[in-house]
Amino acid sequence: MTDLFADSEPRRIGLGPGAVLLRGFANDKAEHLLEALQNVIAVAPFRNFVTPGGHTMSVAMSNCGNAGWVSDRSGYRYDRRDPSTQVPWPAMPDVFTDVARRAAAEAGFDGFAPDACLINRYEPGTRLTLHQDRNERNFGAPIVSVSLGLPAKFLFGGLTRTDKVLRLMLEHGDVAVWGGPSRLAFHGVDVLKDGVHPATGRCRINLTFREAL
Ligand code: MD6
Ligand code: FE
Repeated sequence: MTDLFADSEPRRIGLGPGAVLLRGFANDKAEHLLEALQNVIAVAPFRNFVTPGGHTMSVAMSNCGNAGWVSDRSGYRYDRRDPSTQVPWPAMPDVFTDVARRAAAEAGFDGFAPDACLINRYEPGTRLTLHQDRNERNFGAPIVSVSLGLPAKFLFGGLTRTDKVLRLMLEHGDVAVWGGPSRLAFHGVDVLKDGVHPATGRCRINLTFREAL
């Protein structure tokens, strides 16, 4: 039997201690994820949050699950309700939860039970500057990050802002799992290049799953 992947890129790429990129892990569920996403966005549309510093973020965001990540002039936090409507965030679709927990287990984090999914929409020219994810209650749980649509250059640094930064492309269906000693690593997304993807059109969608509450 010939091995189709023998001469191709590895499917599993270590990013650091506790951080791994699972190439194509969500490929077979991508369409189903995007279909479920439409129902979430119909209730909680994408919007551009304002940072505590008063800048409007270029990446548009929404959430589903028991808690959603929000930002305004008073700070970053998790909130059970959508601040634009005061209605609870839509429930997390089963296919979201299923992909997230299977990816976490594949990376060595059994029993991942996300209560929050932050949904990021990148259009050409938008970016996410280097940051740490530190608004969650339990840093013992990993973060699972699913990439859909246009490819983006991901920046992955260390525990201080000035550490050397690894750069790698995240493609449609890729899943990064991120925990343990890397849980508080600085990371970001470089300016999105223009393009059109058959599954999403002219954008990239990223789903990040967390145990937030
Ligand atoms: C993105 N991701 O890929 C942004 N955070 O669009 C994140 O900010 C992120 O991918 C924590 C863990 C994994 C991530
Ligand atoms: Fe992040």
